[in-house]
Amino acid sequence: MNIIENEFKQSYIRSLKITRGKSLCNATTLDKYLALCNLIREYIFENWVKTNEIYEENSEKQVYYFSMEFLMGKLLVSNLINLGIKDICENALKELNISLNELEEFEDDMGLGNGGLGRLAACFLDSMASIDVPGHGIGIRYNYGFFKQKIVNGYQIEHPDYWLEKENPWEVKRQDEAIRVKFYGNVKMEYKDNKLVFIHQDYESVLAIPYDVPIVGYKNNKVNTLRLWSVKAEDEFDYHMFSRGEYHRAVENKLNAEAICNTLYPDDSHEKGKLLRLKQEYFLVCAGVKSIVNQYKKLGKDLTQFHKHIAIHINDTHPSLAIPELMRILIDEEGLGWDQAWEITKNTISYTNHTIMSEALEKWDINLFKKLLPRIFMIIEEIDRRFRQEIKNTKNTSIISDNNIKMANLSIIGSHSVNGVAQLHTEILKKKELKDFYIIYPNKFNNKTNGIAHRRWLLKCNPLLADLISQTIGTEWICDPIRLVDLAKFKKDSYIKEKLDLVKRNNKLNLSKLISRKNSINIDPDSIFDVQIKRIHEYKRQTLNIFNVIHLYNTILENPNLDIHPRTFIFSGKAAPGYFMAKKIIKLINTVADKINNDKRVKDKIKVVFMEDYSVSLAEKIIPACDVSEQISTTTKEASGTGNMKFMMNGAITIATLDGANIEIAKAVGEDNIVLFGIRAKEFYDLQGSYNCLDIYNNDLRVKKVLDSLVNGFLTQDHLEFEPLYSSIIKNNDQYFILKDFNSYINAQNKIDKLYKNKDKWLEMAVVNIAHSGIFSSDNTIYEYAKEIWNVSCR
Ligand code: 26V
Repeated sequence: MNIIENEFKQSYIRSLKITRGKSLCNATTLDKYLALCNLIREYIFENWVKTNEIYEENSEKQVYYFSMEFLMGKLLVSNLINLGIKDICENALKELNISLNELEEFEDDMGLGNGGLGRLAACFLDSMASIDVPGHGIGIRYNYGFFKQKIVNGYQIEHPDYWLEKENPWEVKRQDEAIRVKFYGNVKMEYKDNKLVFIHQDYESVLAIPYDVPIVGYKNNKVNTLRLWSVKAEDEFDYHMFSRGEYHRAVENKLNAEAICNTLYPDDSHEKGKLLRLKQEYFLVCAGVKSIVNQYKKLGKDLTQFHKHIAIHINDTHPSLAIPELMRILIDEEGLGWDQAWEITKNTISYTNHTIMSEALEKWDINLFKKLLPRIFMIIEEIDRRFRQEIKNTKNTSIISDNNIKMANLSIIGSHSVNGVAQLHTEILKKKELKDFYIIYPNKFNNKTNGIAHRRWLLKCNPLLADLISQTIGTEWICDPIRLVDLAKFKKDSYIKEKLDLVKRNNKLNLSKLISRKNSINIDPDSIFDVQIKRIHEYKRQTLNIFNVIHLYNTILENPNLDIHPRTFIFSGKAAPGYFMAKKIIKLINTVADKINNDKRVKDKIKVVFMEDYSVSLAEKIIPACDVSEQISTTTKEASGTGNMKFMMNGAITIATLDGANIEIAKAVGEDNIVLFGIRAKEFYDLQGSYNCLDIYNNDLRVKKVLDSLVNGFLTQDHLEFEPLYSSIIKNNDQYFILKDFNSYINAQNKIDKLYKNKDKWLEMAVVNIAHSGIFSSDNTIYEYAKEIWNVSCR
């Protein structure tokens, strides 16, 4: 052990003593974990203070990324890596007989997000801090994160995720920066000094309390901030009510008030227009914008120059009330005129669209909205009125119509930039979904293809591969991910490929052990690991995947000597608790798994595993062990996808439809290094109206056999269990084109089998995939946002 490690060891023992009041011999895992976090905080806070000083001194423009979700995962090891002290820490702890790995496992995931949108926000925070962008997250500190999933008899059962049970060492509560958030009441208008003023009265208010989480940049001494807001009921408010004799309401309101931050909404596929959700959205925006304005004014800057110093980005429409809220502050509180406030607001705000699925688009009933947020409603009405005055035909573009407020329309009108998250997605926005807006504002629209934090999704989660890469091409790729391309030179190098094979084999062995522990299923680490992990959704087509598995099973039963490389189909993902069809899909996968895994006739040629409780940290274990990455959404439906990028970066071969960022991945690696199948976007649109799925059902015997097995007792005694899946496909004329793409998918899977049999060629493809994954680092994405949207400095 060297001097630095010894010093760390001494500091750690000191931390145990002064922060936990324990010595090593009686320290529990909780003590050991918290003592380590507390020690690391010292390193982080030093740079946190310095970073904020620099931002103030240089008067640097700041970016605030508003998001209802930040799916951060675990922070301990990623903080150690970014500080550059992971090895020191690991070795020092080893001396004390403490395993860093064990402490990492002990940490709870910060699961404050549903999926892609929330994880993207987390990756962006990592990249902003690492490439010197002064950018911060603004979110909600939910008491309960995304639910925990248990699988019982093949069904999903939800359990609450109380992630705050042990104290959270990564946050600092700042009670003294609380903000008052006002709901309900009415707006009185009166003239004061010849000026119309708006007074919000008889409101019910709550306090928003910020908790700051430091976001550590990679070895650059920068520490940005993720500010998460929690709620506290206001005591005075209760007294008013009590004195009016409304006892019952007073208590009820206190409970209601504190419910605002209780839970993350776990349905990212069906918008429901729930009042509590609207409260959450305004709460985030009101507290977030006000604290930015407060900080800005404290520095003595001129409000008319706000947009030159501040950029506010809204992650989907969920924080879009930032637009009327900023207008309200500038007009009602700061006394600016409408036109000036509007210019500042538009120039401050930029918006990302993440989905074209119409059922997920946010809209609010005006009566519900008006009651909860009377002043904000007036401002939205005025924005809409002026828009209608300016634009002739506003049939699809007005903000208010059919008694609803359309949040996407508000976001587009009230911002200076609208971006999609992959090239195809942006084209669909411009040419189809938002074409009327594109005609009005052609210059607002732009593409920013998503990216992933390559330090978490390669350096952290796959240390063996990261080491192999660094030994081969040096370590520049860690700060400059495009340099991964240097690896391409080694695609024919048998030494490197052999090493890569060993790394993958090792990762697969580790995952096999985990699966054996968790699922009590023994899988062959030399089988092909074929993986689909993501939210369960009809458009993502886990159904197509499992239909292929059933088909393979049928084929093996017909031909027990079928010559295929053994394959393990691994699934993981959560269904929204109220999404009936998605829950049926989970049950189907588990039923097929039970049937196949226990059928001796299959002779272990195929196995099916559903890993429960998908999370960021589970993904970190599965992705490094994957051979085949399933990215098989119905074309046009997956805005981008980001899992696809994580897999290629870890040397998996992708089987993909031409959808979202898959198209860009195919371009990057070349069509020889990815397996594409299925209809393309043009055909998808052309087929609308002319497609008849019964033609396929009646003519392709394989399809008929698979579909019939859902309802004829082949899979389960209960003929009714999967009837809804069966009839939804038939009744809705196969709206996700599962039957349409079936044949093409089977062929693609056969191609995968052939390719894998040529191990040398397979490894070459893997090298090419890793080499070209650098462009999908969120470092690059953030460069583009910084330059083209936010106009802020970066490295
Ligand atoms: C919608 C709703 C509706 C109301 C209640 C809660 C809630 C939460 C989230 C959403 C939006 C989901 C949209 C989304 O996650 N889109 C995904 O964004 C990823 C990052 O851009 C992208 O890679 C995925 O393709 C896209 O599906």
